[in-house]
Amino acid sequence: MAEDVYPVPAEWQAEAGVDASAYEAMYKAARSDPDAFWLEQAGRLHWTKAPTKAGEWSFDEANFGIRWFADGTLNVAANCIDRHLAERADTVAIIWEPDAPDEEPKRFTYAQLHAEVCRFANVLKANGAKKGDRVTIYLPMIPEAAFAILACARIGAIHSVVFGGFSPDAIAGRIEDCDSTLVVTADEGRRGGKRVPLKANVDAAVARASSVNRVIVVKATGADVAIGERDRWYHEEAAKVAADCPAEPMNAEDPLFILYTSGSTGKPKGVLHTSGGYLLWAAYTHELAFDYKPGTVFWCAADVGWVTGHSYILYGPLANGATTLMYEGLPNWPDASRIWQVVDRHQVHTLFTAPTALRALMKEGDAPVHATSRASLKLLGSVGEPINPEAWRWYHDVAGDGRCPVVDAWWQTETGGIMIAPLPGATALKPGSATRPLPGVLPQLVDEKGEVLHGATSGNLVIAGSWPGQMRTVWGDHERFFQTYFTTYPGKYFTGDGCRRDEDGYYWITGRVDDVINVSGHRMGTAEVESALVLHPRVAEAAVVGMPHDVKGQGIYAYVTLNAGDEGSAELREELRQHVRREIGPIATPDALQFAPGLPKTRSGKIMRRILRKIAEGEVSSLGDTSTLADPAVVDDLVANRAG
Ligand code: 6R9
Repeated sequence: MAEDVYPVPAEWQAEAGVDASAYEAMYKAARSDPDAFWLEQAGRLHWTKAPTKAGEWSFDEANFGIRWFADGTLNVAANCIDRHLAERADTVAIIWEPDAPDEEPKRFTYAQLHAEVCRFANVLKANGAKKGDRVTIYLPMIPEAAFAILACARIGAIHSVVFGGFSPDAIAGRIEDCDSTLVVTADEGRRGGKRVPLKANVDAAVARASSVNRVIVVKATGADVAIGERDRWYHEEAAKVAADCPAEPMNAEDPLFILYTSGSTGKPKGVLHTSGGYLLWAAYTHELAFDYKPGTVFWCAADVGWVTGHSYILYGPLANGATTLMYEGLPNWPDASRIWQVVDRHQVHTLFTAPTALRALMKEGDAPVHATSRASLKLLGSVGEPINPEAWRWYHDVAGDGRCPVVDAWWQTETGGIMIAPLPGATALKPGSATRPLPGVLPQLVDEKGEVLHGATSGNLVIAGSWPGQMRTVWGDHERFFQTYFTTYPGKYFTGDGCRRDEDGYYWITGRVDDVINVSGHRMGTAEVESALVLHPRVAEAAVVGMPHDVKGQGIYAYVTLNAGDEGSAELREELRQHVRREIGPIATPDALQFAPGLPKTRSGKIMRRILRKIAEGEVSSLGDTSTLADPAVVDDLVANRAG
């Protein structure tokens, strides 16, 4: 079958910031003289002291460490706001679109953003936060989330944003891990017409996490919430402080933020990003991958609670002086036209969203799309999970009327920003492929033994050298950082993803090869869901795997062994699903739950997840070799009683 290739459209070619030959030249330059390349790229930022050094790193155990621009100083918030004031004070920095379509949007110019962020910074300071302190932010998608994040950057406090969908226990764990002293939250959040009791969740979390001595509460919905001794209303504090606050000079390697993400083992890891390298990566990739040009409206439809929101709602666009759109609600609420109505209302040029949202919209047919104009739309982006070619084509043909390139951007919380993606003015597209690495990114495919594979082949995706946006450590556990990412294939960063490379050198990410499930583009560790399940008094053991899901990409399939003699029931099955939801949050709710009298284990007691995955996928005829199991009969029972 002839391969489906979409060439660079003529108008993109004509106006490309980076065309095909410029891409090749940049790629070569970054590889042959990385120091010169990156010191020149560093000129994208405003430094209070310009760096003279670029990358100083080693992935080897003996002298392991990663630093970029280590003798430079800058302030991230000043880069995102102050330096634009001379030329763009009256340019809109943030457009905020509320949850309900009949409410008025808000707009903040760079000058207004400056005042809001300074005020928030002064409130943080007045409440005890200082450089290096950790501030946990648990806010809905309201402008104050942007103000709070940038305010931390302004005073040098390290923000740790916790997604508004996480439970009190999950918040408490994230507060305790980094010893946050201050939490910023709101009375309630709103999404798709529903309310989320944020303040009540924080109260429950803080009852356990004793490091917190202050909770700042933003009045978002006006709900009646308990205000205790530790709590302060944001608006009352803001009225007492000035609208100007000096930006703290920071070393390039001073921490900017911690963001917790799930891995294949243990508790979520606190991924640490630092100031100079991260911001440069966010700015560089935002400009390159989206061929960003001033005067266009950029909409990343993620939540600021995830890395995509950090890098492409806030840091990347604002560092580039862009107009960024922040949307409080859901793409398909109140109906499946909403996302396109927002595009029309704010004349969005670039839309960056996730395959799971596209699949949900696609199910509603083309009419809700055709009911809108979308004439402003010039570029589409996809992120978070592999995009199936069917969803890609729908996005391109229907949503984009066949004229907007699709930027399928592969990257991770750990990478800080986009790593593999087409450049719209340079790269021909293939549906389902993230195409080629950005200049400065050195992907390789390796086999199980770590041998580097060449040409068209499949393997595990590693990155052979550092890049400025790379995470620097796991908060509080540098050894875990090294062990997790640099020991599987010594001397290389292991992504955890499997990948195919075709004859044109295009990369096709096939999904995680570790015990991480990608649910609607969100990472869930199987170990986390298992730990939550075994907390239930009737559960003896649990094993969790991913299963195919037509909207979420992957769903969660849980095998649960109850205490001896307990037969289980439909009620218990539902109770356990709700139990996980309470322990972690709605995104962790198992989609299928099967009671399993026994789990397939090796004689040394290791659960054979390969078999459990096959059963969850419904591929019961290809279970492979089960002869090494301690008790092969358990497999027959599992197959006979498959859930769903
Ligand atoms: C940005 C983000 C990272 C994992 C990653 C991979 C998957 C992300 C993808 C993609 C295929 C893409 N992933 N983008 N897979 N194509 N364009 O999502 O970060 O939440 O840390 O997830 O998501 O499996 O390893 P994060």
